[in-house]
Amino acid sequence: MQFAIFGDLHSHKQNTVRVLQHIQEVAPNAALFALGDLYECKIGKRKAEHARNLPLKEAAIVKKSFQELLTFPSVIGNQEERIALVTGSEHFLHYEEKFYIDHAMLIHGHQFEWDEQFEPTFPEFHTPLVFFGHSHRAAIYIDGVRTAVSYNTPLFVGNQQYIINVGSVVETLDWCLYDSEAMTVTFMRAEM
Ligand SMILES: [Mn+2]
Repeated sequence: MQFAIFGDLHSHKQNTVRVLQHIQEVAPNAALFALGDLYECKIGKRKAEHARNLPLKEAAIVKKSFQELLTFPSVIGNQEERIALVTGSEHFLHYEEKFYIDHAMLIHGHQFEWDEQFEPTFPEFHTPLVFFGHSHRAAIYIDGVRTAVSYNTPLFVGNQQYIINVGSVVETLDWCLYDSEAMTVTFMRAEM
């Protein structure tokens, strides 16, 4: 089965449209999954410590034309959590924390430890593959070591553990094609 995995949309409609079009061209039968941070919260971390019961319009970039694009399941991101916190709206908490698909776990990644260079330390995972986002930096981690990403070239993952940051839609129009029969992962990038 084919999966198209992408995250960190941050309410960017145009880039989301481009990525969805690219997926349609390259892998029209792929199942779509998002990794959270669908929306952009307009309230910064510090202000969010005290801000409560804000109107949604003030707290987040939420446009109907963008929301109509969101026809795929997504795990929760820190943006959704913060929007829920500052608005008090439960709506943004209805996303699951993790999804499990063939041999893989999907998670936003803000749950990991992140250092000052914005590099993650991973907990122990129980699936061969993990797909995450959060830092907006596409990367492959093998035995905890970050290795270079090449685009458009299927990477055979076999049964080895690969921890994969798919990058972001908002900045670089990234997505990943995962084929769970061939056991390949292909980093993709739509054109601006
Ligand atoms: Mn994030």
